Amino acid sequence: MEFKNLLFAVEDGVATITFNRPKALNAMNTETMKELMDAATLCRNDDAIKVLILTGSGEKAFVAGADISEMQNLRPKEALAFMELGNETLRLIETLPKPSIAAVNGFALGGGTEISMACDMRFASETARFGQPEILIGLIPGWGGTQRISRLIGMGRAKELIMCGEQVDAKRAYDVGLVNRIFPLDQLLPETKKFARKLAGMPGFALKMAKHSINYGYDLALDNGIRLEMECCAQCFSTDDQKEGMKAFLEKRKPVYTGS
Ligand code: DAK
Repeated sequence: MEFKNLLFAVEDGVATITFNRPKALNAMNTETMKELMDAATLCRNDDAIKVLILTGSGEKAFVAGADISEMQNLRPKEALAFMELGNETLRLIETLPKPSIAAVNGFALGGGTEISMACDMRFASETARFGQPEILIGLIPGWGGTQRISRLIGMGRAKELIMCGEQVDAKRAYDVGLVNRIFPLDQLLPETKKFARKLAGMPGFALKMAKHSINYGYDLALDNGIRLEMECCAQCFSTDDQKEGMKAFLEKRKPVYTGS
């Protein structure tokens, strides 16, 4: 599939979507968001794709936010349509039945932080910077930022970030739990791909169930969440991979997973 503002590649079961609008520091306009929706849909539907990586082209930005030049003259109804497109796309990524990793290679501001938070994990370069600076241009986050960031780092820190609009570096983002791992910039993508290949070799159905149980259990009362986990775990016993994993353990050999 060809895109104007994205690069798309698949290797060893790992799809990499690269935001590629370097003149605007990969800011997300409507066209790019629609392309992201198409690329994410392709990843959802292709069983040969086991893991998704999102990253930015160049050394400066992951995504420097929603495109301010496109947004400046929007009326509320048009703004709502832009928000709906973004939220539908990010929810699609968040609920993919396979893991996703944001490899954040520079500025991830506003919509950039929001896109990264729709992924299951965030790996960052030492040069990465996160933030929700919408308040500085008279807005609040519109692609789930107020919701996901408080779930990830707690309400107090979320309010500080969103109300002050300040950026945080990779180290601070790691310390508060926004980022999973930090690498030197030149190691970010190779290390993320290495990690993704490892995930791609794992029992796919169990990964899907783990993600489903965490995503949908999070907002449930504990007893209901535990019930959901039991149902997800029980379903794993219908797979060949579960049989193989346990057999291999008992035979003291490496399992060979087939994804069935
Ligand atoms: N939109 C459009 N262009 C952008 C951009 C952005 N978000 N960020 C950077 N650019 C463009 C700059 O205008 C500049 O273009 P030229 O002047 O060269 O044509 C080029 O990228 C290089 O940027 P700078 O010259 O500014 O580069 P610096 O190194 O000096 O600064 C920076 C880098 C990332 C600190 C700075 O560019 C910056 O502060 N950018 C804006 C960051 C920001 O505020 N991001 C949050 C955007 S608001 C909603 C939907 C979504 C959202 C909210 C509501 N609804 C529909 C209602 C989400 C909102 C956001 O994400």
